[in-house]
Amino acid sequence: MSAVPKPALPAERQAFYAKIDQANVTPLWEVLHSLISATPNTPCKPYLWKWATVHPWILEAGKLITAKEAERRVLILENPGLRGRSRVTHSLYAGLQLILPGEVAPAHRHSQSALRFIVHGQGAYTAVDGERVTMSPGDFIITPSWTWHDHGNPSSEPMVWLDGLDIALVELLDAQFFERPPEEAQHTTRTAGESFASFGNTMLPVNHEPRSRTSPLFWYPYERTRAALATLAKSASPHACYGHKLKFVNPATGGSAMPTIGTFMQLLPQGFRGKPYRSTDSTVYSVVEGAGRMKVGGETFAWGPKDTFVVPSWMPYTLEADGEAVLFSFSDRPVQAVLDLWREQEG
Ligand code: 1HN
Repeated sequence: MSAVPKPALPAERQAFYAKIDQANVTPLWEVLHSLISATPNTPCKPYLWKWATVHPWILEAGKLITAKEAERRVLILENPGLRGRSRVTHSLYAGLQLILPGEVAPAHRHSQSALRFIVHGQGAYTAVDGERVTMSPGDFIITPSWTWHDHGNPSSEPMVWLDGLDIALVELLDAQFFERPPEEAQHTTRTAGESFASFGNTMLPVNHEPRSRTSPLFWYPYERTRAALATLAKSASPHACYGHKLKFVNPATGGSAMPTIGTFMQLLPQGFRGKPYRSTDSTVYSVVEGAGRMKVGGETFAWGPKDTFVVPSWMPYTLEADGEAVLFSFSDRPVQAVLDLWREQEG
């Protein structure tokens, strides 16, 4: 006699499901193939936020609320496939933050790591654990997990930067903490430029012991990044898919600059027509210089300076540039890589 049961009738199955459901038990076979899909099944959609569209809204937000009242005056870039969830990709958050002349965004700290990528304006500062850095377009700045940070704008122009945070990752792990300083807190302002002097010149203090996985260098000025790319563009041949692409690293460990967010800058030569590429890390791009296109899933997104666009996990896409173009990007690649999950495919 066979031990294989005869298939139950749909009604029997439904009655069984209803019975076990009372005790929070449910059959795997009804969900197996949506749980374990053959390839990434992301809700993330490709999208482009044009600077010309969002810039007036950012300035309008500046008339509606102060940075002090808002704590952080930010317009969140929500992925169209993830509306209402404050996410630009399934794992990451992005927003455009405005700070007007004379404003201060007060200090706080949280478990989430943040990056700032400077898009517009010049002369505001961010302070990380009391050390100030003055921000310029194209600069990449890190606020490591659980470090005090505040921003201020002593300049005479509005400043806008792109924030990237690992909010959804930290939420998934239920590991979030947030704190404001006690009233009596002293501002321990370290000398501006101390971290850069210690870690920004391919040298390290001789007795340096890494205290965290995040780079002790928290300011990567565009001037340096741009000069490196310019030299590479003259001397090396571009990668067929992504041109000349560098990743930001932690100089003390050689690992990614941030443990949860990978950050990159790439130069596409004039007239570049990239071959298709895909990877499992949904990626957010911020255009620094130049204009071009990102083609994905039969759609074309035409980008220019200060635009932001997002490419979902595992969708093949191509990058094209008219003149020379420079793109900053970020994704959860270091998390995937350390878990042996990251994949890429060229062509
Ligand atoms: C935050 O602390 C900043 O410090 C920006 O500038 C955006 C979004 C969510 C939670 C905290 C900042 C943020 C944030």
